[in-house]
Amino acid sequence: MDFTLPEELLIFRETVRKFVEKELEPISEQVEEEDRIPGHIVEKMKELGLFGLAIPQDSGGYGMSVLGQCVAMEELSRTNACFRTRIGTNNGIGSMGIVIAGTQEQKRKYLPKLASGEMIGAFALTEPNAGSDASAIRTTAVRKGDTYLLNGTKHFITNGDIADVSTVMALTDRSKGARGISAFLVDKGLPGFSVGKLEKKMGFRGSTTCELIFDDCEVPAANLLGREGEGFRIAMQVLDKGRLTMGACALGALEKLLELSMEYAKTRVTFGEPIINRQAIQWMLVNMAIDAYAVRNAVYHAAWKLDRGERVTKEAAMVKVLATEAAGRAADSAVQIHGGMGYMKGMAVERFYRDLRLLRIYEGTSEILRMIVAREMTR
Ligand code: COS
Repeated sequence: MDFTLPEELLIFRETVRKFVEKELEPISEQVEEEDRIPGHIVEKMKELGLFGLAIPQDSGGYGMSVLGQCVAMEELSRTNACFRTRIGTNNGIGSMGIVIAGTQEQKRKYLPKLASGEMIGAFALTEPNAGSDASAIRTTAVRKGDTYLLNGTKHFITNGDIADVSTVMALTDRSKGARGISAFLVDKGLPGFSVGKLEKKMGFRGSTTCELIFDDCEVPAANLLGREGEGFRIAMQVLDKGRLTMGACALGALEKLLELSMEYAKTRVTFGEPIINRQAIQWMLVNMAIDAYAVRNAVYHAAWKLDRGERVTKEAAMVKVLATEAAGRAADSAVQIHGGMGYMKGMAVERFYRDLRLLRIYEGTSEILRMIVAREMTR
């Protein structure tokens, strides 16, 4: 068994790390203050090809392995979470439905532009009454000639306000439950489609979350993704990969928190010596290192399985629980090690503490994911 990452991935990791250190990290607090990513930084992300890592080469992307995508997300997560969130939707939930179920025409129309970053994608499943219970959505799509008439409201949609195309799940047959859900590609600016409330969140500043409202919105029938009734299955497949890459995001943050805590513990002196000499501090650092080791191996292993074409519903759910809960513990320890400083605005650990809290909730709460693992184990 060889655990070495392929040479090209090591080089790629280095490139992304340099970009993070040189371009993103220096402005991470500015972005936090201003709650927006400067346009010239988005342009640099495009130049590096970061929007198209997951999109197949014949559709204008890099066609990178899932392992490679995890490495990218790991590196990008060492700084403010909004940066990888901007890139993440185009590489994941905002494009993957098209990659797995799109017609040639849909692929031609959207994927090259999503890959270059010219278009932004979003994924609209969640509704006020359907979060964890995703098949309880109420948005409807009624066929009317060559169009479907969409009615309903989606909420908590990442990048929804800036998206050029959103993958929207809606009921085409209310009587069939999950099997009555279909997926649609909805273009920005269609009559009857509007952006509602922009949420104010605990963290993730620089990344927007909003409502999408459909009021008799006529979507061309050609924009149905897959067949009628396949929407839920498509959404679940998209989420399987999303949960795995979310594990990689948690891993990058965890590793950064460990580094920041090590640096601080080496320089902070109390009672005449650096606090890293104290066993109480060492144990917190050691626990973070143990978690990072376990999480890294779990993320890479599940990515390897998905790259082999295996279904990873169980592994992705396990990885997300393992990684996001470990990152949450690490953020708590990092604040503790930094003492009063760790609670201050402007300190990276304070920002990580708030941002990482979301990871145990979105793309499947830890509770729902444990339920999925239980189902897979008892099949
Ligand atoms: N891959 C492929 N197909 C899947 C699947 C997966 N991972 N999970 C479920 N399906 C299929 C099932 O096989 C079933 O198909 P058939 O009816 O043809 O057999 C169908 O989808 C319905 O599945 P299920 O019966 O499991 O549906 P439930 O309503 O019980 O839903 C969970 C289950 C909890 C898995 C789902 O609601 C969920 O993931 N909730 C969390 C949603 C979420 O993560 N939201 C975050 C916001 S989106 S960023």
